[in-house]
Amino acid sequence: MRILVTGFDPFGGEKVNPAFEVIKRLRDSIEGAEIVKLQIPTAFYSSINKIIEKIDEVNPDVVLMVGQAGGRFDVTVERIGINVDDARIPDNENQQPVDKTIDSEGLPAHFATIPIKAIVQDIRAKNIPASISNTAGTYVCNHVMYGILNHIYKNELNMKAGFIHIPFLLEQVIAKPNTPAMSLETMVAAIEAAIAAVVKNDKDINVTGGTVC
Ligand code: PCA
Repeated sequence: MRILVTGFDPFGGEKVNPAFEVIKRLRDSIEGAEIVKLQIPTAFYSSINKIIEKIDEVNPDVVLMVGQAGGRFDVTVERIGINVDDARIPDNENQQPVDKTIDSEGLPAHFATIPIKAIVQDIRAKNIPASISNTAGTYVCNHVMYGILNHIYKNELNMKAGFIHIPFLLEQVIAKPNTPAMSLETMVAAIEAAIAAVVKNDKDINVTGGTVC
């Protein structure tokens, strides 16, 4: 099995992005799966295009995208990507789409095809806080999640894909009082546990990950 893991470059004035810091440190082989790592720009469309180029080159079985969710306290496995861009801040190419569809002919949304519940369970089994998230926002992370799931769906590729958000690194919150963060080692362990869960679970497990309002 081959797994393409992507992480964004820094954005929004941050010096680092935990996503790429984490994926750089992943082992090259996890549970027998070959790990291919790719840095992508925090930019609408060029991010999707860069992943599609890599998909064409290495033909992975799974695409696991990782991004920073500053302010969240735990590792969040995204359930769904929606067909809209609504950027609160400009991206790294100075684009700021507001209420624009990502694919004007695409479905309103795509669900993750990786086993999201098994991933949460296995990350928690390492004593690391994790949960299902029902929104990846409306910025570049949701954009690539929707864009890649949409590409796979439209081209009928035999490939799973999903998105995991991770909190700030400790060094990013030194001057941000009361903001949650996680150590790099903890987040590397979480993403490695997530990858192992993807390898071990062809189908997802049937446990609740829901929320009430
Ligand atoms: N997080 C942003 C985009 C890049 C990243 O790491 C987001 O959540 O949309």
